[in-house]
Amino acid sequence: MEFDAQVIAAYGRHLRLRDASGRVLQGRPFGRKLQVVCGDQVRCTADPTHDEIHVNEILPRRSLLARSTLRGDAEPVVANISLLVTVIAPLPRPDPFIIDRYLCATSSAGIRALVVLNKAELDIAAELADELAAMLQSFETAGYSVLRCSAETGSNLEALAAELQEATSVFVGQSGVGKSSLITRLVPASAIATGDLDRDAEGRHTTTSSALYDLPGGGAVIDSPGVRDFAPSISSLEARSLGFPEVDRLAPGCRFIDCLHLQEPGCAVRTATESTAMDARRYESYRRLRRLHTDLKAAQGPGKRRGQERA
Ligand SMILES: Nc1nc2c(ncn2[C@@H]2O[C@H](COP(=O)(O)OP(=O)(O)O)[C@@H](O)[C@H]2O)c(=O)[nH]1
Ligand SMILES: [Mg+2]
Ligand SMILES: [Zn+2]
Repeated sequence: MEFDAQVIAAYGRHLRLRDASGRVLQGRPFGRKLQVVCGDQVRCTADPTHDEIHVNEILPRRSLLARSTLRGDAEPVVANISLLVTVIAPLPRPDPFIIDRYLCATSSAGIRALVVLNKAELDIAAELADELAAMLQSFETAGYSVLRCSAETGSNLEALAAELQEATSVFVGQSGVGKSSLITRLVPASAIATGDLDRDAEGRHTTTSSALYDLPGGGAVIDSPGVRDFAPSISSLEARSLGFPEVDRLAPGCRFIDCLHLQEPGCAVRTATESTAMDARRYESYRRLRRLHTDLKAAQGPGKRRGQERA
């Protein structure tokens, strides 16, 4: 018998599903091509001879966060989210270029973005504090909201909860920044227990899992494992601005309509780095992503396409 369910945890091909009545079931995708991720709505069948559910179909996604593999193929990360929360902390030291790439991935996917500095209570060296302040300023100049909070002291968590209200969010960021700690603070303990994302069906600890938790005031939040790097899938990037909102705003001032904002004369984006309209670090990030985008497209050349079919 067919029924629909929501994927509330995914660790590789092991899935935790929740049906319409709220029952939690174990399942796996049926068919190797089905790339099911946390947040997906799926159509399933219960196999009467096994106590496992087959996921046969992914229902249309309202949004998708997708990364690019080194070969330039798109790989889904989480589905049906409306907000991406990039969590950073003074330690481990943030890499702003990775944050920029996450932010770019949201632009054309119709996903709102928020940057959260956690562990804001830490007493840090003046040099690092200045570096962080400049980094946060670069995101704000681009137009993103920034929130400083602490899972440790609870400071500013009401503001974070207000941002998450009614949204389906995903928390991304390096391992150790405090994503799980923040979620533990926002979600009632009872909801965490039923999710228990850190262990798979056999009770093993997993590091490659994402899990969804319902928020008390409505909405849900997806905890994700820390990643060292992230590149948005080629198809999820806008060809012109690569998802940099300030590039979108400035590009109409460029002399050439097809300006890539690199060496072209009369480029309004490059010129803006001399004022406050375009942060110089963000511009460097744009140049790097432009190079990566070109490389990934080349990796998708006709010779390499065939290997892709096997997946
Ligand atoms: N000082 C401080 N430590 C924190 C804070 N939030 C989390 N931590 C610590 O940072 C470490 C990593 O936290 P965790 O939530 O597992 O990070 P995740 O890998 O991003 O999920 C743990 O030792 C937490 O206790 C915070 O606001 N302040
Ligand atoms: Mg965690
Ligand atoms: Zn330009």
